Amino acid sequence: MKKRPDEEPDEALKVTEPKAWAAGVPAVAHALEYSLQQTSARRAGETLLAMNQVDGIDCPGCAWADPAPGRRHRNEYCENGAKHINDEATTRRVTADFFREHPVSELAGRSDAWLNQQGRLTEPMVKRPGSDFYEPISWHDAFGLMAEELTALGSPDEAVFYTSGRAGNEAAFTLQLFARALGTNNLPDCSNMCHESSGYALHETLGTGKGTVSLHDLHHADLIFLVGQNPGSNHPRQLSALEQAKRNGARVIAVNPLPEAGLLRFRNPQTPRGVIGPGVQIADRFLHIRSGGDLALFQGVNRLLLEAEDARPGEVLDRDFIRTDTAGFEEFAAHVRGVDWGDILASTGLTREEIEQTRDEVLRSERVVVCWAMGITQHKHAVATVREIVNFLLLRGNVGRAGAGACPVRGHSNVQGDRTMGIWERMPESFLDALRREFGFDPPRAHGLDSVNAIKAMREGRVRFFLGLAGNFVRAAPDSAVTEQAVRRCRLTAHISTKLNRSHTVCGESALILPTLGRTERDVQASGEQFVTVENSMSEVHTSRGRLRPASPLLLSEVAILSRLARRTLGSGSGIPWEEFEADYGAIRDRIARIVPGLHDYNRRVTRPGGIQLTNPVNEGVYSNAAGRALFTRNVCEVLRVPEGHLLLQTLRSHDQWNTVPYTSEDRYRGISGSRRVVLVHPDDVAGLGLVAGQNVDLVGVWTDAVERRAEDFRVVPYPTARGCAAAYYPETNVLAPLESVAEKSNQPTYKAIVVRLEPRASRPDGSRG
Ligand SMILES: Nc1nc2c(c(=O)[nH]1)N[C@H]1C(S)=C(S)[C@@H](COP(=O)(O)OP(=O)(O)OC[C@H]3O[C@@H](n4cnc5c(=O)[nH]c(N)nc54)[C@H](O)[C@@H]3O)O[C@H]1N2
Ligand SMILES: Nc1nc2c(c(=O)[nH]1)N[C@H]1C(S)=C(S)[C@@H](COP(=O)(O)OP(=O)(O)OC[C@H]3O[C@@H](n4cnc5c(=O)[nH]c(N)nc54)[C@H](O)[C@@H]3O)O[C@H]1N2
Ligand SMILES: [Mo]
Repeated sequence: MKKRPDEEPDEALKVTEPKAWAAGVPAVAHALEYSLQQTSARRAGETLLAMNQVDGIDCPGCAWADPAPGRRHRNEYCENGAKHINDEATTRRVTADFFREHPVSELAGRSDAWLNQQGRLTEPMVKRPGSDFYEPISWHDAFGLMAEELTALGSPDEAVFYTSGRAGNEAAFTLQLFARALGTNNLPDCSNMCHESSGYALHETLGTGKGTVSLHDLHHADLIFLVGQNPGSNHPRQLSALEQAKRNGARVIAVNPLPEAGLLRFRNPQTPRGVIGPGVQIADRFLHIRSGGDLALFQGVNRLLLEAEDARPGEVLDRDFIRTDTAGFEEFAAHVRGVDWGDILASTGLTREEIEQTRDEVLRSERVVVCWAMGITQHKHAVATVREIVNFLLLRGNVGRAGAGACPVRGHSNVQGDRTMGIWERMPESFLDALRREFGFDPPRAHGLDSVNAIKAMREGRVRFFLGLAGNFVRAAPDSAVTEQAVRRCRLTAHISTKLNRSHTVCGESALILPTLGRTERDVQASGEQFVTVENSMSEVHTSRGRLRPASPLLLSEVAILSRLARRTLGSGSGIPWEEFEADYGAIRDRIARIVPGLHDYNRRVTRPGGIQLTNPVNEGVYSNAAGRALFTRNVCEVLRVPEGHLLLQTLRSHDQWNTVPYTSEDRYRGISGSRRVVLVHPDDVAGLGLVAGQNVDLVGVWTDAVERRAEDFRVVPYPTARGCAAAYYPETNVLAPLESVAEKSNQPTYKAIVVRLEPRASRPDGSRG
């Protein structure tokens, strides 16, 4: 039988009870186990001790902020950061011999985990038209090939430049400068699939795309909402901040269709108490919400707050703040007073009492923070939901003051920085004007393609050239079959990568692998050793300096690759000193300093311990939107109804994966091991659908088009998820997410709300499953 591309090694599925707490000793042991499979004890030690230290390596694992210098733990990393960094520091290598042995068609049949496990890419490779093999190519010829394709385009808009949030600020700035000097704003990024909905709603309502809280705010909040995020696996260092907040008396309300271990209890492995004690209870209340019910929840709470104000005028709402800082209150209030309780309860799956208790928690709290991630942003009503969260914060003036605010928890370690550097298909005019002043060319003004629209354009043959700066576009994108077909229509696809992934195997007519230095590695250029800079979830910009010897002498840094490509394509007459940029990243930062507000004197300030804290204008009472005020908005609550016999499927991360790259098939906290092809279903739904635990089923997507989307052969695992809501891992299920199913306004794929039916797989006559 032909192998599925994402088939896992044949281990038996084992299911145990989900865990009720996260981290502690097993987490540390687990991190070391994976790290030592990848690299030597000495290298693992070297990377881990430098992680998140002043002048050390910024952990590529997530975007959570580091404590202030002096308050950092000697081991300022988490289990998953450790796995992630040693996955990069691995001593395994992919060489030219490897590609001689494995044709591209064979590699396209390998699992994501297998591809990643082959190790670090070591030299530039090319796949020529008609060939089924990658072969070595010199850097000189690789740049020549790309420059030739780019100059032959009918229009610069036939090129697409994708960025994943791993890229540092200097590389991101260089890439967007090149794209715009070439003449296109086609700069899609992983953020289009990640926090685009947050950015859209926050820009509109508060005039900023970024979160408004610092670690200090979180430590001093009275009440923290954790909505649609799984910090135990995806932002483990957030648990330390929550532990601290709880010590200071904070209460926590977790809102999730899954009772994730990290939401319940945390045993901090950095403290003796956490290692041997029972740990800290994280959530004081757990709202077991239905997928997509968060808009209704916040509307319900907002309505109850308005009614509380009616009963005790002047005591509930922050009337002064509403008068001086906001607009649209009356229209919003009239609308929310009219929302139907039946809809709220149907949408959330919660009881009226639970929502009233939530209101009471809010009324007892002076300072409230709302944290959220993909459980909010990857829904049809994601923008409306974030807008409603903003309404909620504004009602009691929980914006722009200490201990309170909005905290969209970012994913990739520098996804926020990349946006600050201009990676966005629709950067504001002020940024483009600044580029023109600085470099003397007029950047294109028409908006470019985002991730979803880039795929549509490829499908229609309107894109000929694709360059990926980090990431795994083919696998991260929705509708795998559609995306793969679209990408194959490009004339040339090129990827600046550290590790092998599916985007190298599903490629254009010609394809290039451009191997690059990772963040752990020493980066030496003509002017000496370089560092890069990154910005975390809390707008702190700081340095990251690699320590290890590069995986191969043939690697170039991301900045070197982009500068040379730009020089080769645009020639030296472009007036941009690409060569100087490559020789000294400080020269890039000098330019950034003159373009990006808040980064003046960048080179000097960023090297101070702790780096630069960019101020969010909201915290100074400045709203940079059209109204010049914080906006209350009216949002229509639509109950997501799923046809009889169907489930609403969310696609999410296991504990042992980093985005498109599964490390192992373990999901320790959820009690699942041995296979990733599982679908978690409420026990009553399992019974109601006539299924049994462990049964093999296909997941069949149902969408308004007639296309059948099928993910084959999953095992049913009864699990305490909300009724009607199933869960399965990404990226194996991306095949089910229709390209056209996007969040309103932000165009973000709705990865957390896919309507599916579970189709039992017929047994074969020989007893095996078909
Ligand atoms: N170890 C590790 N760390 C990572 C990553 C990784 O893959 N591995 N990825 C990084 C990236 S890029 C990102 S964006 C973040 C992602 O961080 P998360 O957003 O935590 O990631 P997901 O696994 O997508 O989990 C979504 C959570 O939302 C819940 N959820 C789903 N639908 C709903 C809903 O409708 N309402 C509510 N209230 N909750 C819902 C799910 O049950 C789950 O707990 O993590 C970053 N950090
Ligand atoms: N179904 C579903 N799909 C999703 C999501 C979901 O929740 N469900 N989440 C979405 C989200 S939030 C995101 S952010 C995207 C992630 O999408 P991407 O960011 O595109 O994907 P990653 O898996 O992070 O990319 C991994 C690859 O990055 C390369 N890489 C790693 N480090 C470096 C480096 O330092 N430099 C360079 N040049 N390359 C490097 C390696 O080659 C590795 O194979 O996926 C999205 N897709
Ligand atoms: Mo993300």
